[in-house]
Amino acid sequence: MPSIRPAAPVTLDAVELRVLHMPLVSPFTTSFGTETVREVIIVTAETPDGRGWGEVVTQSEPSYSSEYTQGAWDVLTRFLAPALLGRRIVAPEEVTGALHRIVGHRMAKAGLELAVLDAALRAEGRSFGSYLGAEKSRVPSGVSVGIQSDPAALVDTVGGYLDEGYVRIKIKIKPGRDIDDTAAVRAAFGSIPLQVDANSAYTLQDADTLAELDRFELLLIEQPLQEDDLVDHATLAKRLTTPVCLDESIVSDKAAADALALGSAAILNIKAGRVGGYLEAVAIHDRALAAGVPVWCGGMLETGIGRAANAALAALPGFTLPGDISASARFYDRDIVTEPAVLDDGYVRVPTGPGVGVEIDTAALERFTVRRERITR
Ligand code: OSB
Ligand code: MG
Repeated sequence: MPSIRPAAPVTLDAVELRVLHMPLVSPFTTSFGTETVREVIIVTAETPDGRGWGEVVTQSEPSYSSEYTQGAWDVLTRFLAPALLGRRIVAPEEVTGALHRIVGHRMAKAGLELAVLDAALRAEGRSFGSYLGAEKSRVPSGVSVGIQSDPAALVDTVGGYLDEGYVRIKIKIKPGRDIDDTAAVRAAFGSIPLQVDANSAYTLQDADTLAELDRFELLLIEQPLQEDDLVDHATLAKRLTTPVCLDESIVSDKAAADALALGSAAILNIKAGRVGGYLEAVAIHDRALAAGVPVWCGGMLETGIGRAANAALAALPGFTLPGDISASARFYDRDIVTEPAVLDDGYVRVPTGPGVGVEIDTAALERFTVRRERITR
């Protein structure tokens, strides 16, 4: 496993935090709710050599995760940013270690880490992809499709994404909207690469229903049970031929190690925010690659900043399944970067410019900002 060559430390003068409200092109519905506006925190790390950008992927409500935007804002402004600024000189690889005294709040820590990493790599003229160990220049693009009004509407929506060129479809399911929705997509489009995501909506009591999905030969079923149900996931996995993939449960490299040891998952969804940063994400990737476990890069409706960083992560060799790395236009009419991710023949390009490799569209950033605070030393 090639290990990461550390970035040069940066002098951290200030951290600016913003809450953005970005309208979605269409409502996004999962088993836990519907979003029409993406509420997200953008982090700027200010150094004498320039700025770096990060993104905190919390949502407005604590339903996918216990983290949520106002909670992240509180912990960032009162604890995390001051702790980091207190160090003055910060090596990107030491950011999460420096914040270890604060328990949890992984998405908040991940956003700070990315901003510092981006600042350090921009100063060196090194790309995030080359830093992480990317081995591809583009990554296959899958799309996550929310629950629609009925199976016919789902078929319409999925058809549109297939026409655009997405190479893998993931549909959200929940009790009562599982078998018929999946059957409709299979009937309409045959043996396309297809997977389902339950976002923790089931219990082990639903094993018979979930086993009915086996006949659709899905790539995987994502997070059928609760975040802390590692043992129940292992029990369920034995009942299904569909491979079980974990998302919410994989909150750290340690959790990944436990899940693999218990047989709770055959495939892992890796999201840098959920696990506390891109470096922890690489550790999980390395572990899975060594164990022969396939991984793919999940998404959290990222802006152009996180989307560029995700493309770089997904270019590592263990990411053998298409990720939820769609074009920016799948979620946004206007992104906050000057060159939003586009779909090209079913692929998204891995940026090669310094840092995450995208430039901020300042006018768009200002337009979507609803709250702002600059924290200095
Ligand atoms: O479970 O993967 C998930 C979005 C928000 C929260 C959780 C999830 C998702 C998605 C969207 O499925 C993935 C994307 O950004 O394209
Ligand atoms: Mg998921």
